[in-house]
Amino acid sequence: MSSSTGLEPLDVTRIKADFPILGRPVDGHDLVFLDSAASSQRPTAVLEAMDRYYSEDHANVHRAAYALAERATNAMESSRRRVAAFVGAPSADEIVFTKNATESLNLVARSWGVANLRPGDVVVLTLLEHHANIVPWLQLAESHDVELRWIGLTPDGRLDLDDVDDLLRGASLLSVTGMSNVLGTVPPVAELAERAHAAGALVCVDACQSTPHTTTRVEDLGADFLVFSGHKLCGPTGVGVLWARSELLESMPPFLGGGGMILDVRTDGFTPAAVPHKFEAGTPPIAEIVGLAAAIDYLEAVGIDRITAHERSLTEYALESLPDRLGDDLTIFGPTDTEHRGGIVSFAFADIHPHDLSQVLDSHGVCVRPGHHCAKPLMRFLGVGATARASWYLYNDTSDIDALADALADAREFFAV
Ligand code: 7TS
Repeated sequence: MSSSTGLEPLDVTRIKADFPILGRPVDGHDLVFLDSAASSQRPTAVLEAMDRYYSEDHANVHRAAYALAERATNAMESSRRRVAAFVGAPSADEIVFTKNATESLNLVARSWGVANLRPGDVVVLTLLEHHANIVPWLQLAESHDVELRWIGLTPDGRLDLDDVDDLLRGASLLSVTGMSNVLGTVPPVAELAERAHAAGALVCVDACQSTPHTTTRVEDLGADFLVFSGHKLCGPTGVGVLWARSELLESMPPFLGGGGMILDVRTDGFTPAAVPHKFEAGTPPIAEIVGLAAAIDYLEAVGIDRITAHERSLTEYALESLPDRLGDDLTIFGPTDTEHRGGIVSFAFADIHPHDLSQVLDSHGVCVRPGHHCAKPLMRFLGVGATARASWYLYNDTSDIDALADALADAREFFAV
């Protein structure tokens, strides 16, 4: 595949070899992994970093006076600096480790939201959001009478920006995805953030689907909060990130209480630790945090811009070749150009239920995800209960999309009898 970006194209054969699981056949077929939007795979470098940590450096972190525990603490804190640099955060103290993006969003809602929002205050969301960026706000709407407003969509699944300023008027927060996990739509986050700030609202970016695939700079996005999960960017499960501007973190009350998040505890009260520790109650996922830094090292060594360009050319290839090959039986949801979308393609095919479809594809070794993708308001907008969704990453190439097309053609025959 040639690159029109001036960036050196990825050597996908070499990259695939970095991911042990991709070399394991499924029922005699090569594994065609097209479900990275749900969770990516991990390169050997990440597995080895975690193994090395457990084999050589593990002890519980903080408050320890022996060298091993100091090494563990240093490993965790150097990972925090690594994550801060990865998203362009001015200080590592602005990085809070959580268990996933869902917990990070709940932290924003339960800590910042409960402390700052009063009955009638407004949070603006979009119809593209994952339930993780909806339900915590619905819970606040129930418990604190917060009003939710929704930015709607154009028929091709982009945000309808026409009445955004009206929706933002008087709002306290805009919480918006960096990329739809269903349609791949990439909203104009920086523009939205500018408009939100002009209206006096803060901006939370759910970067779960965007950070793994595009360069993330919190300042360029205009974010006040940013969340993502480790497992979607070649890192381990069990670790997520919340970044927030330090003055916000300073002013927010702790979310979970327990060890590690206090300076002092008395019978009549407690004094929280400094940020970010006041948000990290209990033993943190230390090995996972170490693995996350190794994943970031791996992705940056490949080059995030090269990954973005590679995925864009794969998306172009899919948007052209799949309809060519499969004709009118295929309906692809979402924007039709790669300017407004990333490497996620949701589709309906030949009236076959997405669950049935994905089972037949699985018998060809092709992994796609069927269902509502935890985005039921978006499904209602699309007028469907479920879609089948294929998503790619740096270790996919056009042969994987061809394998998807072959398997879909077979599924059509299978269900036609
Ligand atoms: N936000 C977005 C945009 C997501 O795509 C997901 C997970 C989350 C938040 C929650 O991430 P978690 O790590 O806390 O679970 N999305 C998906 C998906 O599309 N299929 O499985 C998980």
